[in-house]
Amino acid sequence: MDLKYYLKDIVDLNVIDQENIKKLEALNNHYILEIINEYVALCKPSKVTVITDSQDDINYVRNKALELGEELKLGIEGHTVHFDAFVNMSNHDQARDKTNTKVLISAGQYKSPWINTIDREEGLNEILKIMDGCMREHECVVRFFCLGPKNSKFSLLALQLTDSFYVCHSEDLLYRSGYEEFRKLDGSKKFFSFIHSSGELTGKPPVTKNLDKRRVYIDLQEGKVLTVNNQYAGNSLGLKKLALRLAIHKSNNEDWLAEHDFILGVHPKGKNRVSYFCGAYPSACGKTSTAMLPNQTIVGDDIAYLRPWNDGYAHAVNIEQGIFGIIKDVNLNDDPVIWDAITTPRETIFSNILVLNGIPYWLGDGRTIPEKGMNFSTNWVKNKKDENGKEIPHAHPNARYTIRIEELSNADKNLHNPDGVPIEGIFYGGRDSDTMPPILESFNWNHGVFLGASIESETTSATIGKEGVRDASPMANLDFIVVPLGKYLENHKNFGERLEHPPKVFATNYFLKNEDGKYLNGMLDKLCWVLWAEGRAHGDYGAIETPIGYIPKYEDLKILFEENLNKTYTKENYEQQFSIRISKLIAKLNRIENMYKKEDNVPQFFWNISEELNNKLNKLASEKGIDIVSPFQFK
Ligand code: SPV
Ligand code: MN
Repeated sequence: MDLKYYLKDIVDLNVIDQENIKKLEALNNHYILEIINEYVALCKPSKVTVITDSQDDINYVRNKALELGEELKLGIEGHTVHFDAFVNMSNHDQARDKTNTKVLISAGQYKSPWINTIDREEGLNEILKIMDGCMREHECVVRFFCLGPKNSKFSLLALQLTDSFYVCHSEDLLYRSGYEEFRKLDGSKKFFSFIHSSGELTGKPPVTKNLDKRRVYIDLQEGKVLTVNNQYAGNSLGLKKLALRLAIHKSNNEDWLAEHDFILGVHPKGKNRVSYFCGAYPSACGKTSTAMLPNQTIVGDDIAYLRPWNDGYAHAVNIEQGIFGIIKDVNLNDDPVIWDAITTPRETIFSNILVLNGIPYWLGDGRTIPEKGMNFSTNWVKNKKDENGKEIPHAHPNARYTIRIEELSNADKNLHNPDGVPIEGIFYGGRDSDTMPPILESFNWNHGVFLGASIESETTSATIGKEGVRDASPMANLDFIVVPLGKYLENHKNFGERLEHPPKVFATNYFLKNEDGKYLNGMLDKLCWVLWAEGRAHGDYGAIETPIGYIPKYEDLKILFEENLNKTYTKENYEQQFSIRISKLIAKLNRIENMYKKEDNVPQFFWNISEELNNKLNKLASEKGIDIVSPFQFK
């Protein structure tokens, strides 16, 4: 059949020209055309533009974002700023909207107690009604991307329709273009699809008007996400957290993992080797700054796919090629690599920062805060309050920067390697002010899975809602786990057990505080924890066995701090940070057990480990007769 047949509705609507039809026909895949036809007919844009991998097409996107005002130029070459909608400090589009993000489920399907779900029919009826005409007077862009390196066993393909050129431009920085990869599909249906619309826009710069009608609905059955009335990347960009949810669903029935992980190349001084580590931390808990540690190399900072490889290791790829990083607290002292990257000329999108005279400012940038400027609340002046009398900061705490990794001086040479990189260790961390030590090595793989499964973290501004509330987040992935949690853990267990060289697993905690609420660690101390873990993976360091896992020896840390940070690490520092807080740890185990009791089919190994840890902690308490045991008390 003539392929054009599949586009008949939009050809009739007269919104696509011959040149663009040709680009679609060249893909030789009627599934793609059917989706485009269906959603263009529904969303009713005034024009459809197909973007291939060509530089001309990609430049078109970049220029359009400026022309439409979705991005504004800043002083430094290549720098632009984008703003997301803001009504007041608790009603805005500056973060992920968990309330209106829902998984569509049919009768009898798994209904997660942790993320929102909605009956499939009901959800589709609702969102399709909202999407009817949502792109009116907008141009709809059709994009093709590759999640992961090209020509790679890891990678998945993604079709994106959007009426936001900011979304498109961000995706050009963050993802690999995949028009040519789609051509290789040979007519197959093996791709995810994402349909996004900012919906009706208001103001200058133009932002989403109807935030009350913001919806992000995930259709696992079709491998498709519909998202409308938003611009913030975590809600709008198909390839970010929307694709992660679909990938977790897919991998759950196969033999690989889709994780909320950075991938870091660790280069210990004087050792002439590189070891790759993954790490999963909840949003805004130091993931990007760990991936960008000085003198190390970055493969990725947010999402990784891991597969068992024929060398006996797990290999991982970054499914992205850019960083959508939190800019708060990025300053010359604490994050020198990021600071350099975002203050020099290169294609960079800032979002929700303050602009004055073409210069971007953000929270914790180490500079004097201007008295006024333009920010996410449009014109900002010092002490500005929202309609509820709440102070509006000069930049949003979840303000971000978007850049390409390959332009950075610390980009790892394997960023685009289709075979990924072998993973020697995995870090799991959370924002925990009073319980876990800065670094802890698991007894074995299964205990490592347990450590990942029991991450707890205090909520941050990366999601809409109250901050500072302690929440569990298995593998820092809970917001995205659309499959039964028990099965997800079982898959992790099986994944490691199949490997000849399973990664060593470490729990990290950069956020431990003293009684006065002061952080016990400097921002760059994480470098020493990472280097210690790397050394452990190579047998360079001994360790101390505690009831909850292995901790470093004081002498090793002292040298690591001296050699890498030029810092004196005292015995007092060590004792404060690495003491075993028995009752706090037991309380944590209880909280975690209570959480998992809400799930069916949690694997037995999980309960066994929890019980074992509980017993060991109780034994320690009765042996020592104290609640906080110094690391010097263990042999
Ligand atoms: C996160 O919140 O984990 C992010 C940013 O990486 S978002 O795109 O909102 O997911
Ligand atoms: Mn993330």
